[in-house]
Amino acid sequence: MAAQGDLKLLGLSVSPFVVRVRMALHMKGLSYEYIKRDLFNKSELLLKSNPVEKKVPILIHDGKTVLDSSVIVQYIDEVWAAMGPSILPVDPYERATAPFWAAYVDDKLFSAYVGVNKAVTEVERMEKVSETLAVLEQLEEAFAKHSNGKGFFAGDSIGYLDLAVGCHLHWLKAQCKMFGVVFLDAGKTPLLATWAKRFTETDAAKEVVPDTDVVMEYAKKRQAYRVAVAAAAASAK
Ligand SMILES: N[C@@H](CCC(=O)N[C@@H](CS)C(=O)NCC(=O)O)C(=O)O
Repeated sequence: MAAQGDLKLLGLSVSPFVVRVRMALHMKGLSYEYIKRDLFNKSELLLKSNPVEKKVPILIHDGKTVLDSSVIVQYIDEVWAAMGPSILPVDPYERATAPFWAAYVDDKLFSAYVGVNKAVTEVERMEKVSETLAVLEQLEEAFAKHSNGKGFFAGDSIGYLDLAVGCHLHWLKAQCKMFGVVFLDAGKTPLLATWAKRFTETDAAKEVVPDTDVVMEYAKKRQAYRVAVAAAAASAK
């Protein structure tokens, strides 16, 4: 069994991508030094570790840097394969398709719901809400196909795809409270709505997922920051 080694994680607690990695570390029973990144100021360590994208999460294992949440989860699963449950599916077909869906979620779901927060007009916001709902309908179909009638995408317990989708749930919930839109409607996406409840009740989610109020507060600060940057750019012209 691989030794635990020195593990550091640079993160931002509300980030879905950081939640994804922290849940994986929790599932494997790994302890790590959690270095929180400041809201809007990036530390030397962050800039040095991820000079290309300047994004978190960043995992540093015995001095080696691993970037991108999906890659980090895969790395954790492979290095500590003998610890805790397997996160990536063992079945070759499921192992090949789970990363496809994870990439789809990060590309389409993330940009759609972030757009809900960023929208300047109600029309724009409603477009982004529809886009988010359309992605969730696709995921309802994916869930029906991959869960094989069980409780999670991965079967009886959470796995790679559950982490990939579930790490975004706290943002959907926060936006539901902020804008009064229901993203996980038991009438429209019943499987996903039940799965989401199950996901939030897992030990790993309870340990890591931030409270909705904390997410809402961050979303408001982030939006105010965007508006201030845009105003400063406009007045400099
Ligand atoms: N594809 C990356 C995305 C990571 C990402 O977008 N992280 C955001 C936080 S949610 C970030 O650090 N953004 C840079 C910033 O906020 O300036 C991953 O999966 O790790």
